[in-house]
Amino acid sequence: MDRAAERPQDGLVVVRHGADLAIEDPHGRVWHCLARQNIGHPVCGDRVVWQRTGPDRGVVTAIQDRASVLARPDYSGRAKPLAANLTQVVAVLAPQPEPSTYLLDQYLAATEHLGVKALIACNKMDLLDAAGQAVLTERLALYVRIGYPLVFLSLREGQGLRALVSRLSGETSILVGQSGVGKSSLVKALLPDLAIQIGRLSQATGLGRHTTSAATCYRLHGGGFLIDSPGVRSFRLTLDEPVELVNGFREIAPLIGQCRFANCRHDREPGCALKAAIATGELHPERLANFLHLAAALERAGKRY
Ligand SMILES: Nc1nc2c(ncn2[C@@H]2O[C@H](COP(=O)(O)OP(=O)(O)O)[C@@H](O)[C@H]2O)c(=O)[nH]1
Ligand SMILES: [Mg+2]
Ligand SMILES: [Zn+2]
Repeated sequence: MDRAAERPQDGLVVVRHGADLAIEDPHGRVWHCLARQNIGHPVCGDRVVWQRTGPDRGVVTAIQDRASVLARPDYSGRAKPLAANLTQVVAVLAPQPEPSTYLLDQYLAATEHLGVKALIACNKMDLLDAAGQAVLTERLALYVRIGYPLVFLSLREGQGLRALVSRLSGETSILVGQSGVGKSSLVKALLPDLAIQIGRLSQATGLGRHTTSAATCYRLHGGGFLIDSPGVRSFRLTLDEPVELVNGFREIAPLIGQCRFANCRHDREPGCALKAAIATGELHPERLANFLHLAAALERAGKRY
């Protein structure tokens, strides 16, 4: 092999299975790589430096700094990276199953903690008549007021997909949400060539059927990437520390510490900054209720905010 081919080059980890990596080069070609022992563990979405070692084969020599890491605790409770360089979490909801703002607020708080953008996508709008759509739109308007973009979709009627595709462009996104809201349907709509992309990966790497269960970084036609796997879609974004919770509610964070009493429960105490914000309409009562609910859960775990 000529020496030029062995020069270090940039690559993207498309999928990892055990020690096996599928690396996409800047030309879109996929290489089966292993990582050098001392560099840590590359995960899906990692930008790496690699070099060829043979036809279709290579070795990863460095992992570039990660802008964000999606991690889940392993059996011993240690955070185990699942995907890197995510830039956006898409929280999918629908009229059916009944939307839960408690769940949505947890997704949003965890997304703030990850330090990436959040987008709310409300699917299955075809299930509602005009009046029902107006009610749901009004219910979700509070999220728009605090700065979260919101798109309405009907995959069944092919509506709203363009707006979503443009929001995904230039980002590396994951879809999360309750079972039944249409995440699988959305992946199919966004990746009409899903089977082809998987086939291309398994052919290039010999990773075979594993590629469907492991977190995989798919290229979207409108630009950007979608990191997906059944595990990613059902990912439980959790908050472990009170400070994560406070910073997870963007309109509440600046108010914490502003109450008259340092130990304010934000309930009936005089001079409560949160209650004052509710009175002026800056804070929605449902958001405060969800925040206090999550704070109580942390407190039960022995963590006072
Ligand atoms: N009415 C309606 N049903 C939809 C729409 N999108 C998906 N569904 C249906 O909702 C159900 C759950 O969808 P699925 O993609 O499996 O949801 P997931 O559990 O979030 O992956 C399926 O029966 C879909 O056909 C939509 O826009 N409108
Ligand atoms: Mg599904
Ligand atoms: Zn207070």
